[in-house]
Amino acid sequence: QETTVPAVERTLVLVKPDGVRRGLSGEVLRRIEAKGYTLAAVQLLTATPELLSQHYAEHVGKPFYQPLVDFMLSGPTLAVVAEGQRVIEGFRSLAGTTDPTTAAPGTIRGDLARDWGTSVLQNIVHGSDSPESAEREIALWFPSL
Ligand code: RTP
Ligand code: MG
Repeated sequence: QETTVPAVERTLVLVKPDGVRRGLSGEVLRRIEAKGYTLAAVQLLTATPELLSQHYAEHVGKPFYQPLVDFMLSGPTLAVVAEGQRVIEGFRSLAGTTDPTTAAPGTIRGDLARDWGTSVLQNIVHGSDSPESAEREIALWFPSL
């Protein structure tokens, strides 16, 4: 019987403006490292409409798009490249489901999200959802990588 080592991947994590504002950047990094992932790059920056229209290309035109962009422009974001075995799916598991009202306890959104129920979901973090998204998003947020 052959044993297979899970693929080492990279993912883009964002601590969104609500998370940075609430002082949760360190807590998110702590959970990433506690899980055994490595930080490959970290940068605090404020997004631009151009960057967001590319990052959220799949959501352009949806009813929540403009409120989402306004929220993402409301303060600095901590952009993180995390690396590890199956980190793309693994970080989404750490983050919990999109809607924090029902995200499982033990997850970032389930444990830490607050003030939901407005027109945009302020759910603290973003994590890439596939290897293709991860490479595309890392190139957008870290053009030098
Ligand atoms: P993310 O991209 O941030 O990791 O989250 P996700 O995959 O779980 O959610 P996605 O469907 O990609 O949506 C991106 C972000 O848009 C906001 N959103 N608001 N009001 C709404 O119905 C709604 N739906 C999505 C959230 O901030 C979500 O994370
Ligand atoms: Mg998404």
